[in-house]
Amino acid sequence: MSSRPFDIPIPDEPRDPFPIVTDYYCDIVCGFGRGSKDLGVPTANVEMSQLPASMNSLDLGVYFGFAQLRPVDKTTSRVNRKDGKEVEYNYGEHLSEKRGELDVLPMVLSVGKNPFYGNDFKTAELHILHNFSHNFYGAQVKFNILGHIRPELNYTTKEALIKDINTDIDIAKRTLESVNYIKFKDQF
Ligand code: ADP
Ligand code: RBF
Ligand code: MG
Repeated sequence: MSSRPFDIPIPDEPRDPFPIVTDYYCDIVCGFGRGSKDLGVPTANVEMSQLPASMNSLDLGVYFGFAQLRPVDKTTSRVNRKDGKEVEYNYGEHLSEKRGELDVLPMVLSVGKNPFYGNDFKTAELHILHNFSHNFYGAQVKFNILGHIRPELNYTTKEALIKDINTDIDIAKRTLESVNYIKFKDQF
């Protein structure tokens, strides 16, 4: 599969089973660091086990909604990644209210096994549509899912994956600005 076969039409307002909300904050954990380095699209990974059952049972694919971050009151520490590399968790200490980083922000969510990278486990990863000046490993995030963009695909090239992720971002941004979706910012 080199690119998306078609775009699923997005309804004028969220349709069943959406909205789905995490009515608590989930911990942001590290993955393998490929999102930023390899694709230029960082994603905040959350543990599947912390998500509500209704999110766990979604089809693998790309979704969109709103997210809100919150720092955790802990001092910076080093955590061992699955592949043995050490990652620094700052628990969101650089998140800035002034820069709007604690606002409810639009996001695109990938729920999948990342076939392009041959993972054999499922992850949930949020790319928040904001340009952050620091990472925020160890911070927490609360979010809602308002719609579905496309199924997860197995790409033959990295360029095709990046192109589609950028199309997903455009669709999410445009939809979340529309009247019947922006209302759901108040769900927080
Ligand atoms: P990993 O595989 O460890 O998740 P990524 O390359 O996907 O690595 O980077 C993820 C981290 O980048 C997030 O946990 C977060 O701390 C940071 N980050 C910076 N900007 C963003 C953003 N716009 N959306 C999500 N995470 C971001
Ligand atoms: N990975 C895939 O293998 N197939 C996909 O269709 C796919 N779609 C994605 C869509 C978005 C919006 C994002 C943010 C990521 C997507 N990825 C996909 C996941 C990507 O492989 C993952 O973010 C990296 O592996 C870094 O964790
Ligand atoms: Mg990630």
